[in-house]
Amino acid sequence: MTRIVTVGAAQLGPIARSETRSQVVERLLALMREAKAHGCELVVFPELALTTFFPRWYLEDPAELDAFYEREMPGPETQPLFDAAARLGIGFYLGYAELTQEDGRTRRFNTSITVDATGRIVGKYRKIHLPGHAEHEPWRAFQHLEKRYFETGNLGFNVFRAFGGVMGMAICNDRRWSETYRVMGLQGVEMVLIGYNTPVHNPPAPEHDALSHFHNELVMQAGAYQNGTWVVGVAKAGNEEGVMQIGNSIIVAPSGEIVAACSTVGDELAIARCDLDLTLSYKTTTFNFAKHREPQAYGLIVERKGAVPPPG
Ligand code: ING
Repeated sequence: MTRIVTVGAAQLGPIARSETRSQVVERLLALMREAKAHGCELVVFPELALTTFFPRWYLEDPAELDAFYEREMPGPETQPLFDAAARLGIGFYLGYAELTQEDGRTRRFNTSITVDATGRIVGKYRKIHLPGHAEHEPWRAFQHLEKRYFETGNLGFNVFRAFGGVMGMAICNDRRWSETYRVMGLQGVEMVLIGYNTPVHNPPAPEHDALSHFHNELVMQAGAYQNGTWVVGVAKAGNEEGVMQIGNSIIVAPSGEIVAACSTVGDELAIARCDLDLTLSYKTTTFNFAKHREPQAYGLIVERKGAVPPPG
């Protein structure tokens, strides 16, 4: 019996600074309804999907900054997403800025959750690879202050069972690091969900700008193939408060092939029927880690996390 999960990459166009959470949630609900109408069991939204990408600004007023974070999930403005998940019978991945009290202090993370088709949170992740810088750098056309506004994620890269398979999550810059996929690959991941907000222009390396789509696809195709997993990458795209962000949302098969892609920089759904058993074609042959991988020979101690054996 094949384990097919029909997945919707629910790309968002720009979110204006003035857009309220309720207005954004209406856009997310429209994409959820469209996805359900096309048979999706899961929709993947971008990183920081409830607000504009505020790390592009140097914000000095703490109240102004904190307004971009969620203090509870679900909260009153996001509860409709959870209600729709249960009503429609569709799960979702959502990226958002998390403000929480932990270890007796206020913590801020760039976070994602996965919610199942009953409206229950079944996975949580906090972004580990925070790009950019921590201090105001006026020379830049725009800031990228994730190192100022978020802490490094403290939940690791873990997998969880949902939608009939082994699922994992990452956020944006994580997708550029091979460790992201391999740590989950060592745990038997079958589908990695990734939201991103990626400016076309990278101030420290403008020579990379023309390659932004190529690099976006390269890292997710490589991560998928080298770990025998599906990868779903979803953008917040378009000209957002004067900064052009790539779209190029894609669904990548364990073969490394792109099987679905968005072609606009607006709210758009790209859909694929993902056969999780296709992962076995790679996990039991070329990338059979137990048989062919040689960690003891690498001169590097890589702890093998509690592996989830391939099904069957
Ligand atoms: N954004 C970008 C990303 O990793 C970036 C930062 C842009 C890094 C271009 C390198 C080149 O896709 C986030 N939010 O991580």
